[in-house]
Amino acid sequence: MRISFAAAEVAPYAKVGGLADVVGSLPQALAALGHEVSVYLPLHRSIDVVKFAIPAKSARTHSVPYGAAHARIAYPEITRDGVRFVFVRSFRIGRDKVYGYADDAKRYALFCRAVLADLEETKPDVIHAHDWHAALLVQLAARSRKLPGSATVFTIHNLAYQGRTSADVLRLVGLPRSRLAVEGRDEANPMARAIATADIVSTVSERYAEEILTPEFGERLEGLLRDRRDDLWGITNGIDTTFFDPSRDPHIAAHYTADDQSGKAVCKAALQTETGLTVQPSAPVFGVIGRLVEQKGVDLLTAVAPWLLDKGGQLVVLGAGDPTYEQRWRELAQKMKGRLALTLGFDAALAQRIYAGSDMFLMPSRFEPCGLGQLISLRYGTVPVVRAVGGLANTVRDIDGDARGNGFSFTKYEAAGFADAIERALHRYRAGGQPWLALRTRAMREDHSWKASARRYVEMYGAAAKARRAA
Ligand code: NHF
Repeated sequence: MRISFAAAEVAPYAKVGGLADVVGSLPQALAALGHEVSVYLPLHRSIDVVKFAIPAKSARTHSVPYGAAHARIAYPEITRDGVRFVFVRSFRIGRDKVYGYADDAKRYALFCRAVLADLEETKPDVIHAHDWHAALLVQLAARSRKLPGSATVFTIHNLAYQGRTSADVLRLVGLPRSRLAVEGRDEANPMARAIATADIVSTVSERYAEEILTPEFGERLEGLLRDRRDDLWGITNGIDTTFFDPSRDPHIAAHYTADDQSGKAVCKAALQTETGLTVQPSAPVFGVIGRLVEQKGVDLLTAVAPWLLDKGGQLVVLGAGDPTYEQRWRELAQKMKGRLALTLGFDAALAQRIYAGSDMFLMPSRFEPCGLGQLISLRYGTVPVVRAVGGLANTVRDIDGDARGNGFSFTKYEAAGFADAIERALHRYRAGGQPWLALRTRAMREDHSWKASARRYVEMYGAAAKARRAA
């Protein structure tokens, strides 16, 4: 099949969150199965065109209608690992950062219109748009007379961000103003429009696909999603297991494998040294990597941290987010020197050293479409302690309820439940010996590569093509 992806962020070119990891690694897995994949992303100004050898000139340009004017778009591209990456270039789209500007809605609407112009020439079998930034492409493609044979797939990575904006944006890219029931007067909701019009809608875990049909997780789109229930797929993300590999990771102090885990202790001591923790081999080190926001359970983490440190645990936290929480964590780190190491911001290499050097990994999310941190920590033999929600529920099995378990989990969104899961993890960690080693080994041996999920995507594309033919 010929498949074209569109997304705002794609690793390694531009990355803010997990979306970039997925769109940066699933295409290669599809290409390995024999499919022809291209990936469209905006040429953000932060993308290092020299490092990635992105040509300054592009073979093709399009003049795209944009409101009363026309926008000139160029499409420089490179091929890597059998996948074509097409960088959509326009001064109206590219900014230093991926998101965070007053005109994000317009920039991404133009991005969608620009991708459409190129796809109308290449006519792929499947157009696969990700999250709200690429959502209007779905409706544009569905209405294009030049693309009758292209099936559309829309993947929700996070339903909380829908791109709601003024309906003016629709006129800019030539879409009708006719409203969906969930849209307010003069409002456009790109994500809702994609959900309503895609041949197939998917999300990034089986559990999240069920959760979003309920008011608790549906972000007010649960009704619309229930209408599309028969066309809604949940496919759990994989990770790039070549990149995330403790036997060859260039950023960590020592390499190790499931068969010989001795290097992990070296990584732990190096992490303690690097982050200013007391170097103590027996102290349980807990890693936290992610945005310090409510979605990720930062309130539970904040509530439980002093207790955890009191119990002799050490905490390494890497992330940025809500300024109020950042401040509280700064204060706590001041008070708890040697026991709590805080890095506000993001540093991919440090993240890998935390995955490798920690004993356990905390993810008490309020909701979690899939979650990648728990998959990476499993791969590095770092035992996850998570809330059983969304993709975390699909990928972490509590060892206290399942002899073949790979971690610890709790259900109710409460500090007490989280503390109980940590307490059980601490207990097993301190008992140590063969059972703990066996738990870690099992975690490391699990296969969270894209292999299985990529096949499910291919199945889903088949369903989308069938739906399109029927339509
Ligand atoms: O894994 C990539 C990621 C998910 O749970 C994550 C999220 C955003 O919130 O699919 O997207």
